[in-house]
Amino acid sequence: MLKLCGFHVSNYHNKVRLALLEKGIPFEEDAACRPSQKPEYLAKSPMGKVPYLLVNDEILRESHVICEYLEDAYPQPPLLPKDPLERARVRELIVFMELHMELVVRRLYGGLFFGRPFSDETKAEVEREIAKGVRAFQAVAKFAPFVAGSALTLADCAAFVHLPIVSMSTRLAFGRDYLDDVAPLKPYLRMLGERPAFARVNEDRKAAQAAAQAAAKK
Ligand SMILES: N[C@@H](CCC(=O)N[C@@H](CS)C(=O)NCC(=O)O)C(=O)O
Repeated sequence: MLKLCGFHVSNYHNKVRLALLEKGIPFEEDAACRPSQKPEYLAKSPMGKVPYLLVNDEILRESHVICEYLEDAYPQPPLLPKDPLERARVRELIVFMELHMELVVRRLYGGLFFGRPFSDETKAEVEREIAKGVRAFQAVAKFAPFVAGSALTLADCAAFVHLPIVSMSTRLAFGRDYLDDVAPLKPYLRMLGERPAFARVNEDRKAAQAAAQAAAKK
């Protein structure tokens, strides 16, 4: 049995969980697993990050790699199109969202959420880079009704976890949601949120966030 290790507030953990649930793959979960630089943790996850996936005696890291493994090992129902160019388009969308959007605004998280202020220079760089990321995303996103076209794909799993945090971060840092210009986005995210797998991941994320906030107040 596969075992996914991470926690329910992690975007990357939740993206893999969405793929597992949408594919109907049986799995166990260790949702109490936290990033760490301790040697015993690094032995399992050499970057010290979550998530990782236990596959028998093997361990896979990196959420996108894990999702691609799931697609290869459990092809039905598919979360990637058959056509090579369409598959590439899904991956292109994922790179735009993860590398050029989420990872860009991530540079602000310390200041926005953890009381470790960022410099004006960082803020200006993020503002420049996120505009490029949003432009790239808009050039490719279809919303027809899914982000890559008529079928649910791994790009939807990525969009659901990454785009709301891009909205929140740009609103907090720059006073404007940089995704407001992407008109179909909010109805699209609402539509995804009605799918049982996405609703479950969202509910679990909210519960984990509430529990973390309550613990921090103690
Ligand atoms: N590229 C990694 C990113 C995973 C990641 O950054 N996870 C965060 C939690 S959301 C983490 O472990 N952060 C701790 C750290 O970077 O040391 C993936 O796709 O799995």
